[in-house]
Amino acid sequence: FDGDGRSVRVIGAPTDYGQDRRGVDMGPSAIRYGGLSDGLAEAGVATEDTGDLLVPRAEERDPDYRTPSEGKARFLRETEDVCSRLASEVRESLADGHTPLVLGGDHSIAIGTVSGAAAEADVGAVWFDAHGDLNTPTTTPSGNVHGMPLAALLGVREWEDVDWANAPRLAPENVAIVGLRSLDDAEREILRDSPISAYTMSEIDDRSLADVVEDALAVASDGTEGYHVSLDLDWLDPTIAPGVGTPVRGGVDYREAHHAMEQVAEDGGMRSMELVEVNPTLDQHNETAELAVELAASAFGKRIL
Ligand code: 5AB
Ligand code: MN
Ligand code: MN
Ligand code: MN
Repeated sequence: FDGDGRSVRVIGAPTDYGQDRRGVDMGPSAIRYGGLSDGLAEAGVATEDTGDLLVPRAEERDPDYRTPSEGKARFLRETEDVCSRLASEVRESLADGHTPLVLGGDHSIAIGTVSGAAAEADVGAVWFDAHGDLNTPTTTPSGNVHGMPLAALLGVREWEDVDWANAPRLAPENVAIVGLRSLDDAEREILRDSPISAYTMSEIDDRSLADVVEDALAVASDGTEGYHVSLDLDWLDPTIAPGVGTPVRGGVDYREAHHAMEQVAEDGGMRSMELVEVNPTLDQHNETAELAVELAASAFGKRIL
């Protein structure tokens, strides 16, 4: 397989502002040490790595932030700063004809990745995650922004005073969440009367992941110029991906995950990708980072035969 002549630009976003288990800022290093450049070479794509965005250490910042609506969002200003720089990098990569592959960092960085992608084209998104990431500063049980990126990207209220309030958005009709097994009440509420396509693990058990992913890719492609793939490693079962901050039992297994990424490659509509939530301090022998590499290789077209 020749990777379709793609040229991938790797961008590291080493943040851990978005959640409270330190160490996820080492994700980009762990993923590179896990063999990223070899993996992408095996997929047949040309790769350039622009290194990591500069991210100030959390210790030097004040986490407390309250929105005008009295919502809570820890390190919101820091997250806003990283996301706006990341959005520019992603946009520029796309404009230069590269496919951005962003390495997190916690999932808050998706606000930057997707704003950048949506600035270049009308895109959908496939969100592979155990969680909905649909909280807002007033619904959040934790104050952690990694539980809010999808809400931010859909333009759900409450972000009136941040950069991304006016950023290009996702249309809910073109968003598919795959692998859900942990939702807060407010997120359930949002999903209930929203055109977002939400596929739970239970539906995956029922129908097979392959079947669900086929639908998800169609949702994200419908009337768009392609889609973003956001891969939160806690999508996978914690027995194969222990190095994440918010593991939830009952996730997808090794072969299922690979097959899903092979479907993405086959489909050809992916315009950008991110690998998030890898926390090497919680991992075993870097296996979660290595799995992230393998899945990216499959998504970019690595084939056995
Ligand atoms: B992840 C929780 N819903 O908002 C919250 O890992 C967990 O990016 C969010 O999917 C998990 O704090 C966010 C309880
Ligand atoms: Mn998650
Ligand atoms: Mn997530
Ligand atoms: Mn997590």
